[in-house]
Amino acid sequence: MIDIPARPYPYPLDPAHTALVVIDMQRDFIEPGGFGDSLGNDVARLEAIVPTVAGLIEVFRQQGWPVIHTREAHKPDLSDCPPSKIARGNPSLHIGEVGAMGRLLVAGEPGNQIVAALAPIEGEIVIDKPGKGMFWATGVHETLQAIGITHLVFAGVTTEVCVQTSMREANDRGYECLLIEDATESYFAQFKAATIEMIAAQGGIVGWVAPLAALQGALARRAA
Ligand code: C5J
Repeated sequence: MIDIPARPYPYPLDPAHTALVVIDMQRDFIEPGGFGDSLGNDVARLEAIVPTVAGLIEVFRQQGWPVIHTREAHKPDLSDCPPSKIARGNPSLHIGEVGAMGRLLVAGEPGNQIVAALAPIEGEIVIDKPGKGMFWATGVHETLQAIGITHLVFAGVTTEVCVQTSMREANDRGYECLLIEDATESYFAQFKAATIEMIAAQGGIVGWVAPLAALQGALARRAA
């Protein structure tokens, strides 16, 4: 085990059984003209963490540890998108309607792709998820079990929606979860802060939180 300085206490990272999960770093949430923008959000807040997420992915690639990318994506016929989800948010455009980067949140459209700076490389797992949580209707639990993963390190957007939902789903399934706090972001600063607090509260009721530097420092000390 590698102890990562974290809250509420050091995170015991198991190097043989840890994967990184990068949640929904898609153009639809991060670039102007996408789904997040259509809801009236300031997407620049999310774009700002791209270099930190890239640094985190690089750590995992250098270690040879698995990297999993998720995309919030619906089938072109929207058969996997409940009407209640389409109706939500009072947006200027709804899921499935055509925006500046193609149909919003629809698989295969330009806006549904992961931003170029974080593009998956060969061998990395890409999960299309119709819900906010990564385990709903994706089969990812079976994929993770097949490769022996017990520990998940989380990054991505948005902190209080798809990241937190996925962490809670993972916690319920027995994974030991660490959120890299400067590699996640929300359209709302107060929601990010509150989510980080509620994850680590009560002795880490959902998991641990730490900055990227804490992970990098622990790995550097191990290598020295
Ligand atoms: C949202 C997400 N916010 N990836 N999706 O609708 O958090």
